[in-house]
Amino acid sequence: MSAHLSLPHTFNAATHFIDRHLAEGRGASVAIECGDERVTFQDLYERVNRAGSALRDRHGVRREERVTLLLLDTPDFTTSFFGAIKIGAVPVPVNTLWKAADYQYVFNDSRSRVLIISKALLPEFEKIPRAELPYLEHVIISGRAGVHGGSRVHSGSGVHSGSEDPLYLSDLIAAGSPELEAAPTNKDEPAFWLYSSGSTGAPKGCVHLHHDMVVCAESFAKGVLGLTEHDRCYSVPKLFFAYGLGNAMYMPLAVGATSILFPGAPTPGNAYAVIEAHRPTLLFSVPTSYAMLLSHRREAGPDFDLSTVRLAVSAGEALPSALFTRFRERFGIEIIDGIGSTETLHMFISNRPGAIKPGSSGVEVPGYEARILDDGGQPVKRGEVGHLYIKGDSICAGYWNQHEKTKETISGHWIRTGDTYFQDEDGCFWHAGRSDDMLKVGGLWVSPTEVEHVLVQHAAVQECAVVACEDKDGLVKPHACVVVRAGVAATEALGAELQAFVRERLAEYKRPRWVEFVSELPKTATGKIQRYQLRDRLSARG
Ligand code: 3UK
Repeated sequence: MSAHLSLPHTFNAATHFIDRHLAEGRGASVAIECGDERVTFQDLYERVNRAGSALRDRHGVRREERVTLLLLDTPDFTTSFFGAIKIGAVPVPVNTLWKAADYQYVFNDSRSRVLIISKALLPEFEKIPRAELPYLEHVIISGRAGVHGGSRVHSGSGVHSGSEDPLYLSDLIAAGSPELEAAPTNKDEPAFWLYSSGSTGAPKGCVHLHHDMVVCAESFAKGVLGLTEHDRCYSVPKLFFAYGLGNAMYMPLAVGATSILFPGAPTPGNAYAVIEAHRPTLLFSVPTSYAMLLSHRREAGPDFDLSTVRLAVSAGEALPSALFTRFRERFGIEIIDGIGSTETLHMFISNRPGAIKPGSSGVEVPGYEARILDDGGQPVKRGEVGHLYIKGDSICAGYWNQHEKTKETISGHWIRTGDTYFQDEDGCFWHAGRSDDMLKVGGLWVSPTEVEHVLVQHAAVQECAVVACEDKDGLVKPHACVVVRAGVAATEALGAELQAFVRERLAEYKRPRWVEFVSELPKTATGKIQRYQLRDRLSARG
């Protein structure tokens, strides 16, 4: 299936995902629920038009220009994303758990002139010295002054130089024109970017095209989940993540379903409260979060009510079969595990409702082909482990300004996922680990070298290695092996201090959950740390 091939040459994704609902008579249905707020398809259409015209007419945003979105999950995310797309601009959602240095990199790499940011994220953003952001001109704030507990933005701090008053997205939307014609973009033109992290070097901007979201909605949302307009989608992983973006934004929008958005922290207590209040039919999450839901119980009274959920979906890292079983036993709900990536936008291999093989990733999603190749590029025998390559129409055009990395990853129709896999006698695919040192922690990337570089900045650390270690649920978390400098006492207190040291400098999920002091690290003849040896040693210990 080549879903996009049936799309006209001139195609704007906003027309398909937003405007179409009015023509189909869905204007009064609810597109988004967020707390007490209900946004109908008619409201969403108008907001998108207003945001798009204000960006274009008031801020001079032109076609192909990137607009960075540093937004929590609220209707403003959907509005900003499709407002930008409708005028032919290119929204770039960014991980809201990152730190100032990460933001600085992506704002400059994408050369964004306009940033739309949630009020609660301003303090982290304002740590970036203004002089370090040569491209940024306008900062538009989502969330009213005084709302969400934030303070007013200080004039003169961060980017708000001189007497310029802070700009609010709500004012822009109120002042923008409710009429907006979609820019006549090409179906193969860049529509949005998503950043993907690698084991070395800075994050890479994956350039996605106008047809990509349509392909994923057709293949996975309709083809695997059987999503209809009667569904209500709730994704614990946030919209900045390629997985969340599909789950709770463009997949429900593809069929006229309702998306349930929640801007707060994805704690089990919050997730259960959202489920009970908004009654989703589809629940999307990551294994770490399913494990947290399973560990959480109500203090008294009946168990949490998940009776509206017809199906749960897991991705981001492999779902251990024990979690699948425990979740089904407790709630009577099956979790289908599937694998996707930022580069392919959404799932390419997945289990099927009613035909699940727990522990496996399932089989190809309609529209995608998979190959498992050996180091020499030849297909492996059935049952043998090799490198997974995927073909499908939602693969990004390439990495922005990283031609070598693009060529290393994408070749013709095929993309190298960086995962090793084997296929069993039934054709099911089983994840066998990464071919690089990258860790998936709670579904998010952690580069061991990035954490090591922070640890060695601490005065007590001689050298260190960060490797994957499984917790009690069989889920990977970072483990640091540290060699201390001569004369330094390797105490428990030092371990805690090193964890705090990392937490101050990197996103919280990157913090080593364990610090182990060792006398030396295994190295190759050329002095390169052999992380796999440490990893094997840890898993042998169990
Ligand atoms: C790993 C999995 C085993 C794997 C994603 C669904 O995770 C997503 O995108 P990312 O770019 O990471 C991709 C990498 O994560 N992975 C993801 N799912 C699984 N490993 N089993 C799984 N079920 O290493 C993959 O290459 O952050 C997931 C939909 C869209 C996505 N972007």
